[in-house]
Amino acid sequence: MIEYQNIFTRTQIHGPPDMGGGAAPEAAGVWPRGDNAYSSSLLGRIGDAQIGPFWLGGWGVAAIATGVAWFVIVGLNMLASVNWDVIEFIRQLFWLSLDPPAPKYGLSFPPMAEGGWFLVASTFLLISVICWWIRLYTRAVDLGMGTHIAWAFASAIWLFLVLGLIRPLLMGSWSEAVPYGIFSHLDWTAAFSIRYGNLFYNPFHMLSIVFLYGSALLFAMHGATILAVSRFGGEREIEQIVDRGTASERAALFWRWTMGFNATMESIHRWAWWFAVLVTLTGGIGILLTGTVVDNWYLWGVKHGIAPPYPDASTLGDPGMGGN
Ligand code: 07D
Repeated sequence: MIEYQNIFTRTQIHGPPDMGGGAAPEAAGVWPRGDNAYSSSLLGRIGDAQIGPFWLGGWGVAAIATGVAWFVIVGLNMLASVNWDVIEFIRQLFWLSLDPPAPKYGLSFPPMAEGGWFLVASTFLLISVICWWIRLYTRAVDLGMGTHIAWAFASAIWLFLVLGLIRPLLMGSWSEAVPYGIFSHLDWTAAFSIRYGNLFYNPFHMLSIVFLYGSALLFAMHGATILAVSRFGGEREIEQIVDRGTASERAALFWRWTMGFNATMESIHRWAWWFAVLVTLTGGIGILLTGTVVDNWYLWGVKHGIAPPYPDASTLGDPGMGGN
């Protein structure tokens, strides 16, 4: 007997493009709503085979234009830093960086080559991210959807704002901002942790990691559960929410059997939304407190009994002299 199994396979639907309904199907973008949609078998392997129709309005144009401005300013500054040598640009790309101004400039505007370009690029990036947020919000409203996606993105923007704008303002220096470069931003992250006494002892960094790892775990559990009951129609989640069928019953019973408790077809998505949102919400709080309220997270941990103090070095013997 041939049975529907989907561990390795997935179903692709190819038909006339679905142009979508929604509350305002005729809402005009920069270009009129077109029929530029087609199918891609390759993309259908990881998602819906249909590509398009796209919708580009004023906020999208503004977001892309300012995003491109940020990207090009960063790229040209990197190119300038290798004397406009394209080969060196490619060779050293991971090490190149557009850095924030030096601490001596505080919150003033430095010469262009000493951080001025960084501030100009940052302004464009800020405008771009905000315009993209408005695009998410207005597209959702026009389709009669909730605005959950925009608010989740707002949580990421919160961390982005803390790192690049709010904390530098509170610290009184643009030099606190994160540089634009592959390795430079990683170095910044490591240096930040060391400067403030090891970020692992920052309880909000701990929380952020809990939600980050928790998000991955929840997503894996949810994705696996739905695939496991898709032979009973489990991926038609909305139907299973309003009329619990055999897929839902089995999925729920599986988790009650194995861990004693189950989410529901609806609540699992609230779990997922909150876990994802809390990654950057708690993370932003942790970064905001660092250097402003707490100067050394290790000493903070010792004070609050979550980290052991180092032994007094003067009481230790010299290992080179046979002591302990
Ligand atoms: C960064 C912000 C939102 C982004 C937006 C997008 C563009 C344009 C580009 C188109 C991701 C803006 C748009 C840029 C796009 C183009 C081309 C979201 C961001 C709106 N840590 N750590 C976290 C772990 C350590 C450190 C979070 C683990 C060390 C610092 C997360 C470990 C040190 C900061 C996390 C670990 C250290 C963090 C990030 C393990 C030194 C932060 C969450 C196992 C390396 C950030 C409170 C996120 C934070 C952060 C995980 C170790 C430093 C939970 C698992 C001890 C300085 N760390 N970390 O979603 O929030 O970021 O901290 O070792 O600032 Mg950490």
